[in-house]
Amino acid sequence: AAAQKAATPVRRCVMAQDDCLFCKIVKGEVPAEIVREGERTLAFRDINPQAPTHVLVIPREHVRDAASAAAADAGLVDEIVREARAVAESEGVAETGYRLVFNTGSGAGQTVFHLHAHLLGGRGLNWPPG
Ligand code: IU
Repeated sequence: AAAQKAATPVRRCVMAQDDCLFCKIVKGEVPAEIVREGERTLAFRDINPQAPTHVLVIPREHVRDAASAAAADAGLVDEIVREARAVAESEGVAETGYRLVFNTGSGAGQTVFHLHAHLLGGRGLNWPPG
């Protein structure tokens, strides 16, 4: 039994973290206005919207940030971008244009350490961002 346990791939152990707000949203323990559900992802409105459309697209599994996701599971990042596109379409911002942002690390403004893409649209967006 011990040998079997040792052979279990580490990535299978990626799971909800008790103190993670977005894991709690995935589990339904914290309310959120969900706009789309994917097999591996969830999209919900940001509580402090910075644009008429401001939706967060997150993986259901706990992944710290975009860098870890890209290193461990590039397919997951693809899925998030695809889901964001579907949300942009249902929100009516796909034609006018929208912005996807992955704040990665506290120096870049990341405050919740569960990977999320910000989908912003519905107004003119300046470049460079602040
Ligand atoms: P950041 O990239 O980690 O800074 O983004 C975190 C976002 O999560 C930020 O825009 C918050 O407004 C948003 N958020 C939320 O939607 N619901 C919450 O309960 C909390 C933060 I705390």
